Amino acid sequence: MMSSSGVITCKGVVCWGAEEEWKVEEIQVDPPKGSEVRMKMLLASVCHTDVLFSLGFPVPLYPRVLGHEGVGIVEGVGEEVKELKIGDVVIPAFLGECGECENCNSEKTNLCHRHPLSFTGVLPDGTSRMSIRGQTLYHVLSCSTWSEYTVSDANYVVKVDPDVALPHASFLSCGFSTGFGAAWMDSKVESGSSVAVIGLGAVGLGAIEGARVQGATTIIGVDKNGMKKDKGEAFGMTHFINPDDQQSSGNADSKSISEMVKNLTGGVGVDYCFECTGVPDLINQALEATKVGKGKAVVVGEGLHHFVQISVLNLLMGRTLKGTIFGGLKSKTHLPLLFHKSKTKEIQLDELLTHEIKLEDAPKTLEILKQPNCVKILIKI
Ligand code: CXF
Ligand code: ZN
Repeated sequence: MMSSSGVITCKGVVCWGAEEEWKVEEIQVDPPKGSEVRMKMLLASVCHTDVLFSLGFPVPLYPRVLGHEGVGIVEGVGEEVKELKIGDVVIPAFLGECGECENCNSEKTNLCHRHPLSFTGVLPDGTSRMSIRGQTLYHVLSCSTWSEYTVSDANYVVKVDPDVALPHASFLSCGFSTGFGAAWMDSKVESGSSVAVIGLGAVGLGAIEGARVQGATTIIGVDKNGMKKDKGEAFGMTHFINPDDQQSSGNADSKSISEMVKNLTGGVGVDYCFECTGVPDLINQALEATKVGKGKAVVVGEGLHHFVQISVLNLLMGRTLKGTIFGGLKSKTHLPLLFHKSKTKEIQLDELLTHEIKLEDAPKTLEILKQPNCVKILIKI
């Protein structure tokens, strides 16, 4: 690895196509332009959306450097950058926050108009800072974290309190925060309410934690993997449903997820249901699992299928369906609050970590994700 104020040659995880194996390659990372920072990544982690990006979600862009969770240290700053300096510990987030636009001034959303979520695979100026053997590499969202170095626009980069454990900072950069924020910030789950969470990966476990800190008294977790029962309980789940326990029993009366949720709630369903799997049909199940007249289903997970048929009757019956990106968290305002909660152990993130690998082993991620005990893979860079 050669470092200078110019181009850096370093290792990064490159995806060449939907059918291709991920490869650790020597790549070139350009210096930051005016409003950008270049970061030396310290740790990264795996979010399920990385698999979707590698498969071409939502548009196929190859070759690209994967990863959108991670924590690094600022190595270089463009001449327009004022709030960050070399040596700062930071998260290269995928939502910016100008603090001035209509949405930044609204408590209802985190989707900044000036620094939006971007699926273009390039930085805001329309170009990439990464290349391989002279060929442009696309970024993932506004970053690409599975690399020894990366460049982001400073408007997307969030300073991390140096007392926060680095693995926690990495986990807070997407999946867990997405679920936690969905319950805590986006829905502001009411104390004493009932909640169901479908899919107990890091996003779902975050939603359980968010519901717990908000004071929900019934928190039902749903997952086909029985090993998730203990995990869910560690975050505050009060009841567990494994749909396969009934559905695979061959029982002619086998029940749908919404029916099973209703069975646990006196037949009425829950106040909130967070769908964290991205499986299209489960959005209807989430809606139907909520209370008639006032239940709210929240789409938190995403999958490769963007179009879903929704039961109009379920909506006519007074239920609400909404979606959220990053749990409604404003990156610069709310991530520091989560850092504080992790420091005071109001939220606990240690339970998430199940696997640690080196950057060189990132191509093994797909195999590791299949292991039933896998929740979070930490990548040491
Ligand atoms: C994603 C959801 C789809 C848009 C980009 C961010 N969140 C989690 O990985
Ligand atoms: Zn993610």
